[in-house]
Amino acid sequence: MYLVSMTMLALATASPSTATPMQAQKETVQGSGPIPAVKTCQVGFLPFETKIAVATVPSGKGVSSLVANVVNAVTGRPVLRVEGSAPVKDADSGDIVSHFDFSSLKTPGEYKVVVEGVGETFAFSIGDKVFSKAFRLAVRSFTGLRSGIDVDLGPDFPQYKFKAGHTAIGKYHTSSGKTGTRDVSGGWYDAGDYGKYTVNSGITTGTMLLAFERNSAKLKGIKLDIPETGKYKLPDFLSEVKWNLDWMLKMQDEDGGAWHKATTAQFTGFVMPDQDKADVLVIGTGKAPYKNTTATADLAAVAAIGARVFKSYDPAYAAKCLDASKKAFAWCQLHPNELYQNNPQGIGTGGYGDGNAKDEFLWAAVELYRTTGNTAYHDLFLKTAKEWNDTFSDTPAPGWPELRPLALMAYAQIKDKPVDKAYQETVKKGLETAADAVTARVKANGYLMPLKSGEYYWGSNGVIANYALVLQMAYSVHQKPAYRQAALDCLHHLLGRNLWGTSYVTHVGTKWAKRPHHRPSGADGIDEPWPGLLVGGPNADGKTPPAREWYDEEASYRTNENAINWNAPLVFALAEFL
Ligand code: 9MR
Ligand code: 9MR
Repeated sequence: MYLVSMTMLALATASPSTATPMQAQKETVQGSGPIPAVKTCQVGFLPFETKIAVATVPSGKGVSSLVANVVNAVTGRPVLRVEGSAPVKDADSGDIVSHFDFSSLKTPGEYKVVVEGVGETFAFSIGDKVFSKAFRLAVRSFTGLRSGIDVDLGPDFPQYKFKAGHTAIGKYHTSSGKTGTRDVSGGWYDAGDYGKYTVNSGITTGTMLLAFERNSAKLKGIKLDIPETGKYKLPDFLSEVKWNLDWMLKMQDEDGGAWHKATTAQFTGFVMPDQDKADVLVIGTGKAPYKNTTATADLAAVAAIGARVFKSYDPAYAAKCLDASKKAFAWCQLHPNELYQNNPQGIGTGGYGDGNAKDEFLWAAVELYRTTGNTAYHDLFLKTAKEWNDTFSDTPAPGWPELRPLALMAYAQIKDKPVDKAYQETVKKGLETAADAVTARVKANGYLMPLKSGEYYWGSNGVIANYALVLQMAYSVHQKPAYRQAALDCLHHLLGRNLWGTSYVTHVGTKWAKRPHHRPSGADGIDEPWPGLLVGGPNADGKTPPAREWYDEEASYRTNENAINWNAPLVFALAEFL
């Protein structure tokens, strides 16, 4: 009964008559096949944490009396019996849900939660190392997006490989202000498409470097089986990140400014990278100075973090990063408001247009201060930061056009350099207020996640992952255990405790997204997609209930593409809990 009515709802809300032009793609079936009635994280739980399974309660059932057994997944033997919470409606999905809290179970093992008369979860683990595999796959998804080098995800996924793509020398597009060729090879493809965008690379690479900086003791020894493994003095994780940072440095012109992107003129079809023979173009704003402030300030911030992170492993590279960062920052001071808002004529790849470069500048200033201790950067940070009158808005998740949260959190964490004490206190307090609000939303949500109803936009899963990052940074500053738990709940949501009972990360969990809008997955002739990709997730586009607007279909790029800026905060969140 219940399933039938949900199907009808699915058909109704997916009706093409309500589609906007951005939804012209074919989208037929919401979610990813049959929805299990009882959902939880398909990876597992750390022993100490709060463990909850969510049952979708059949409508009309006598619902006050639901009972679950947690059973040993191997023997089927019950180990714990728990009662469900009073069913409530989860507004964003429309589901009636009941929670089963089995936190008292701390013994490592494999379990399932069986709700009498309703259904059961997939098997999951309790243990200290539950996130290791998800972490490995999520990091190696970047390896699988490398441009300009043969890619092979062996030994664990040997069938996933391709020949080096986009190896021909790049060409200056007229919008770049130059003519001739430029080497812009390498780097990571942005997403399911083969473009490389400086702005989106910025937040992505910065997030990856920050993940390493915070967790270097754990990450430095992790072997990733990438081309550099065993060959260089760098930890594998940093070799992977350097692959893209090297590309970002190639996007910097002699005057210090960075071009916006290196892509073909239009998106290619679903072919493997080496089959896309169109020219890679260096694309700028189309008017002097041709480079733009958001791209350049992002480069300045990332290279400043890189200068710190690489210092003890490769001082020469760290110095190169610092030099690039300073030059980029100086360019931004000369050109504070050069905006890339629309693609130049003839260019149809991703826009990453942004009408405000202040937040990128703020991020660059604070990271350069953290790296150098130079008070000029500190003064510029303070002056710029104080142009906003609140410290954090109540939506503190960073995103590619919104770097202010990362900048402010960077400032909140400075301990080894002089700070404006009063302002740092204000920022810390703002972070606390924001993290309290996010934590409260996670607790109140039927599927224990942080989004507001208005935040189900393109890449909402990336927003969830970025909320986890915010909670973890807030935990470092305020040590409230509830922040850690809420960050874990964000992960559990992405890994299966959601309305679909589906992991949004390919090959992680038992039932995971199968049809990402990812060109190699679509073109390689293998049925299953490439591993470790976090798909964009629900994108309501005005429809209600908003959480239901997810389609596990290749055509649905607006809900089911992968992207490096969503995978990076996933890596960050997982790294903390390794
Ligand atoms: O495939 C493209 C995807 O990678 C982008 O994220 C998306 C939005 O910019 O655009 C996709 O390309 C579509 C294009 O915008 C419109 N025609 C259909 C294309 C999908 O095959
Ligand atoms: O993540 C981007 C999202 O915020 C935008 O709304 C959307 C449409 O412009 O584009 C998304 O980024 C895509 C980029 O333009 C091209 N590569 C794939 C990205 C993820 O879909």
